[in-house]
Amino acid sequence: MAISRSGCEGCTSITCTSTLEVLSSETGKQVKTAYDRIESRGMSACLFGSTGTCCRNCNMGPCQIIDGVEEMVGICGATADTVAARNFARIVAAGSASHTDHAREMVRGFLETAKGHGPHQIKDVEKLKSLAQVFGIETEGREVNEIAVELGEKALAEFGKQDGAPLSMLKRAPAKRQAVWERLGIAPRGIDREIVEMMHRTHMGVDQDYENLMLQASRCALSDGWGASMLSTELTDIMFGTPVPRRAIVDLGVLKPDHVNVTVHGHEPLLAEALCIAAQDPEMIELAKKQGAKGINLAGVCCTGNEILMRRGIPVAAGFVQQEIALATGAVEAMVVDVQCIMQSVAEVAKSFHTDIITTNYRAKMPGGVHIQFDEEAPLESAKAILTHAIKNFKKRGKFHIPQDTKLDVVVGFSHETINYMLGGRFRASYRPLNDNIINGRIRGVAAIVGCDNYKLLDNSHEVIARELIKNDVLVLATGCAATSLGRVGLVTPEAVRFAGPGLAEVCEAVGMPPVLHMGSCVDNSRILIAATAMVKEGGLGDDISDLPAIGTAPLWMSEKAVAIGQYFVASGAQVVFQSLPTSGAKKFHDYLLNGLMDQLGAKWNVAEDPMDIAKLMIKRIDQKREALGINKQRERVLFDMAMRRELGSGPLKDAGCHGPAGG
Ligand code: SF4
Ligand code: MSK
Repeated sequence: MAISRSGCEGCTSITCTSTLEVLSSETGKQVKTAYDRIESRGMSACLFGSTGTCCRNCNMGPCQIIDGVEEMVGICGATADTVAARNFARIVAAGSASHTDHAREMVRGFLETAKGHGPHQIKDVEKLKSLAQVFGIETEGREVNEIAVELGEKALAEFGKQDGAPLSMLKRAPAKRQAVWERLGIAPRGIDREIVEMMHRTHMGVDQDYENLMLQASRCALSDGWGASMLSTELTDIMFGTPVPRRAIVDLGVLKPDHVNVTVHGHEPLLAEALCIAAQDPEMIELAKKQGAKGINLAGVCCTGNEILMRRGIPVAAGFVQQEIALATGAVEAMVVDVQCIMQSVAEVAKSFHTDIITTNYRAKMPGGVHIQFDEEAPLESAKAILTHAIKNFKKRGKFHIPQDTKLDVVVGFSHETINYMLGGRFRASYRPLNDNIINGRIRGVAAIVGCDNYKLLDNSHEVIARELIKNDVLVLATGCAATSLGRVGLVTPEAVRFAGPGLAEVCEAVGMPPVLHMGSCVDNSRILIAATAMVKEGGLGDDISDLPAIGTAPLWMSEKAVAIGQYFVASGAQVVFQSLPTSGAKKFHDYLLNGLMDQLGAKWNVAEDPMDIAKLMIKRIDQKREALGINKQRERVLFDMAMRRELGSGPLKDAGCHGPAGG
C-alpha cells in the first residue's frame, strides 16, 4: 500500500504520531521526504524487478524473463527459476557482506582495545573467557588482555580462512543442526570465502541449478549468522559490556530544545561509544555552554541507536523511516553517520536547516556531507572533533519543532545472558523456567520480530503483529528498527503486560519483564540463535532449533541484510515469515523457498501480506511445533503458586534495580 503524507491532513496511512506531528509542522512542511517521493512516483514498482525475473548479470542483457514463456528466457537461456535464484542469492551475499565488513571493524577495534590502545577496556571478563573456550584458547593463569589479544587474532582469522575446520562458532549450535550442515556440505569454511563464492556462482554461466545455488546461499548466510554477526555481537559485548536491563526512552521527543542535539546513525558502535565518552567530557560540555546550550544530547537513529540504547541507555530518536523526520524537526545540530541504512536524502533535508550530515567512514561518503574521518587509533580525538563541529552549529539553529508528547519509556538490554539469569534466578542461571513455561503452556511459544521499517507498507505492522502474538501468549523477541517501532508504541516495557494473554502475563509479572524483549541491533540477531540453542540444550523441547515452537518475521524488510538474516534463520532450522519475497515470478524456485527447503533444513520461508495474517501464520506454525512435541494438550493454565513466584521473582528486574549479571 502506498503511503502518502498529502500535506498531512490526509495522512491516514502513517500511524506514528510523532512523524505526523513533525510533517505537519512549519519545519516539516519545508522538506521533501520519502513519503513525498513515494506519492509522486505512484509506487509503480517494476514487475520483473519485484518478482525477481530481471537479470543484468551480463551485457547480453538486461533480460526480462517471463516464467513459462519459451521465447522469454534470457539470451543465454537462463530460466526464470535460475535468474530469481541468482538474484536472491546475491541479496543474501550483499547482506552477509554488510554484516561481515561491520564485524571486521569491530574485531579490529577489539584487538586495539586488547592491546591496550584507545579509551576502551575489556568490560566483560566472564564472557571473554567463555568465548575463548569456544576458540580453544587457554585462559587459566593468563592476563585478561593476553587472552583478549589471542581471541582477537583468532577471530580475525575466521574472515580469511580457506579450508580446514569450519568456522569456530558453529560448534555452539545443537549437535543435530551441525549434523544437518555437515550432511548438506554447507558448514561455512571462512566468512569472506562464502561471500566470494556466492558472487562467483551467480556470475553469468556458472551455477544454473537453483537448489545448488541455495545450498551456497545457506552457507553464505550461516557464515554471517554464526560467523560475522555473532563475532561482532560477542566481541562488542566483551569490550563495551554485555547489555543488562535498563530503562530508557525512545521517539522524536527525546531531542532537547535547549541542548546541542547530535544524532548518531548507522551501525558500527565503535564511533558511537567514542561519542558517548566524548559527550561527557567537561571540555566539550563547557564548549556547548559557551554556545548558549545547556549541554550535549546524544540520540540514536537505526541500529547504532540500538547499540548505545542497549549498553548505555542513550535514547533512540528514530528508526529507519524517521531519519529524515528527525532532521525535519530543525533541532538537530549534526547527524553523525557511518555505514548502512543512511538515505542519501538526509543531506538534502539537512540543507533546509543549520544541520550538518557528518560522514565518518571512508567507505561511506555523500555529496553535501561534511567528512570527518573516524580514526580507530585515536577514537576519542575523532569524537571530539565531530562534537566540536556539531556544537558550533547550535547558534545557527532557527525555528524548530520537537514533538514533546512523544517520548516513550522502554526497558531494554535483553541479551541471552540476561534472559538466562533473569528467568533462572541469581543462583542457577538457566533456561529451565522458560522451557517449563512453554511445556506447561503458560507461554505458547517464542517469536522474533526483527528487521527494518519500510515506507511501502503501513508503519504499524510490527505493532499489529506483536499485539496479536502477545495476546496469544507468545513471547516476542525484537531487534533492529522493529524493536524501535515497538518501543514507540509502548510495548517494550513491563507495563505492556496488560496486553498479554493470561499465561504470558503471569510469567512476565513474576519476573517483571516486558512481553516484548529488546535484544539489540540487526547484528544482534545472532543473540536469538544463541537463545534458541540454549532452549534446545536445556531439554524438553526437542533436540534441534527446528523442533522449537518458535518462528521469526521481518515484515517490513527493506535491507538486503534482512534477507541474509532470514536465510541464516532458515538454515539454522527456524522458520521465517516475510511480507513478500522478490522471487514470486519464478514458480518452481518460489515454491522451493516456501516448501522445498523444509525437507533439507527442517525450516522454510513463509509469505503473508497482511500483518494480522502474518501473526496468525506465526501462531499456527508455533502450534504445529507444539503438537509435534506432544505438548499442545498442556495449554490449560497452571496458576503460579507462591513458591513458583518466589523462584522466578529473583531476576534482575525484580530485585536489582534493573542491573543484571555484569552490573549496570
Ligand atoms: Fe540475460 Fe543470461 Fe546475461 Fe542474465 S546472464 S543478462 S539472462 S544473457
Ligand atoms: S538499521 S538493516 S533498517 S533494522 Fe539495522 Fe534498521 Fe533494517 Fe537498517
